[in-house]
Amino acid sequence: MKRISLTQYLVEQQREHSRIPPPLRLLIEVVARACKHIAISVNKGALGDVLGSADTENVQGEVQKKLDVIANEVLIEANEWGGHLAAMASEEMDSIHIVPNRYPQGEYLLLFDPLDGSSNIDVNVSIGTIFSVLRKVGHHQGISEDDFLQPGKAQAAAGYCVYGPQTTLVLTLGDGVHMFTLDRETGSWVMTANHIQIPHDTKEFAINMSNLRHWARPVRKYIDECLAGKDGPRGKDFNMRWVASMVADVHRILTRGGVFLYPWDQREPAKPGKLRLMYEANPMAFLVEQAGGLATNGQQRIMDIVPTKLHERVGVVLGSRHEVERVNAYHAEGA
Ligand code: P6P
Repeated sequence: MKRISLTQYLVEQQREHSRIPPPLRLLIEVVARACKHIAISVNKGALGDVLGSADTENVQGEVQKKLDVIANEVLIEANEWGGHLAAMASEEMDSIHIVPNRYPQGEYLLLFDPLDGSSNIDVNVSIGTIFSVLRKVGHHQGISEDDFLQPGKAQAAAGYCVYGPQTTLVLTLGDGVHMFTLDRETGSWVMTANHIQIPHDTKEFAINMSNLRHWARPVRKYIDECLAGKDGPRGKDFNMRWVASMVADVHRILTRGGVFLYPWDQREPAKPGKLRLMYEANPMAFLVEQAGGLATNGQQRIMDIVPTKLHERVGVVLGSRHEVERVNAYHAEGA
């Protein structure tokens, strides 16, 4: 594979494949540059005033970490002046952020979890930024939260940046999934993998096992069979991973396969799940499907779900096709 820069990839997508119009190319470049700034803050750790709590709460009622707030501000400031966006939405903000009148408004909507996996910040475990791009539909004046309430299949682009041993940007424009690793000597994003494919089978599952007693029967059946190993109905041993950073778990699955589950459970039965549909599940589902995997809530394709609220939650089962199909089948038969 030829090691090209993100800029060259985007120019080629714009020029040769007319896959992306100039404003979308600018959007991706601005988000990628913002992720570099976030990586600098993340990498400072205890050397910078970036660890610990911000002593504020977000719309989810969760205590915000200082880096949550920093990452959110970096993304807002980087994206509001370029003329490519109409508005933004973030896990860290109650309502949408409309591009101020002093700047030109564009036709794209950007949604993001500015720093996913915040519980891992202070213990130096991989965290990441997740983003999703929608188009503003209709030619009405003004912009409201309703403009964001589109199913995931309407996404124009999606990706994440994982701040780990490497700083890696993973992106889809609807033409496969490609990875770009940050070259800190030049400051460039360099393509290090392209047209990634998730193996349809796996021996590795990711779930928070401490919630076992709260799961619905189909999930319990699926995990019990994995744990039964080669002497059980699956006829093979499984390995388990749980980073508690969705970005890190999904990156592993894109890199070597696997299945990730954060299902509905009985702890808060009124909530469909813990993860957020618009800026966690949908962008990850787009990436996983573009890489040949599946992403459902156990019953329905995640990208078909029509959202009713900006911060709504969803159960998530994603990754290697044959494993997700098995979990879906157990839900269909009521396990
Ligand atoms: P738990 C991080 O807070 C997150 O939103 C995802 O990144 C991660 O997969 C999940 O929650 C971890 O949740 O309940 O295991 O801490």
